Amino acid sequence: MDAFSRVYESVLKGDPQQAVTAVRQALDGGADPLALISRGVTPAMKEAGRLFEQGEYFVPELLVAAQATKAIFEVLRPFLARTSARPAGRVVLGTVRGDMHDIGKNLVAAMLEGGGFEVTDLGVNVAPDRFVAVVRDTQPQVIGLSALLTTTMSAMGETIEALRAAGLRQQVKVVIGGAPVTADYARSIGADGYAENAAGAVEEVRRLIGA
Ligand code: B1M
Repeated sequence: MDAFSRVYESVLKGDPQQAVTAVRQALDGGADPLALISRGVTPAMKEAGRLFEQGEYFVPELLVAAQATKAIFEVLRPFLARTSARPAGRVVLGTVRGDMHDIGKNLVAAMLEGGGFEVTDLGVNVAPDRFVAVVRDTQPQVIGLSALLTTTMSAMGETIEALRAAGLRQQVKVVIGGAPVTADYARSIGADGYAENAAGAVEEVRRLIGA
């Protein structure tokens, strides 16, 4: 079994200890940290989602897979930091109201930090008013909204609307992403940017602030 398969298996089994060992061994063997995510972690989470849809996995299995993924990110975080250039900028990030999924958002946060951005991560289930308050208080150049559920995507538009109502829309760019989100959807709710994945989010933030 190669390094990517070992990482894949450990996430799918939801075994954080095995996941950390597999990742450390892979890094020692010279593996690219981003490839460990794209060829190990991401396909494993996709498969977990497929098994969930088919009724073979339930919420507990998804939770332990998520724990294994978090353990992997802890190991990879310093390596992700080394892979990017260092533009300056402040980004506030959060998973929108009603949505508890944070693995993708955490990956976006790690990649942005790696890109030299100062990231304020508001966590999950972040209400529009909370984004508004933090934008008002900390004046970031960009806010990033993540949603994984079709039912919570609408909270992205509500957050943009809340910024507009508070008179703050012109002073902050909004980037959105998450599995059900598309560029068309981003345009339809008046977001400034959209990214399909974490690396794309860093590029989009750079583009928007001209870094
Ligand atoms: Co949930 N879940 N889940 N889940 N879960 C999905 C999303 C689902 C597709 C599974 C399925 O049915 N196949 C489905 C949604 C269906 C839909 O909306 N149409 C679903 C469901 C239904 C649910 C519950 C309702 C289940 C239930 O309770 N009955 C429930 C909802 C809870 C809530 O949020 N209110 C629920 C709960 C959970 C867990 C808590 C058990 C767990 C989350 C744990 C955690 O995050 N800490 C979980 C998980 C793990 C998943 C799947 C299996 C994996 C998600 C993941 O982490 N992917 C997921 C199925 C799937 O996606 N295939 C599923 C890996 C991650 C790296 O990718 O998050 O897509 P992703 O992030 C990517 C990009 O999207 C992008 O970059 C990231 C890195 O490349 N990106 C951005 C993300 N945010 C971005 C922001 C950006 C830019 C890019 O700019 C700011």
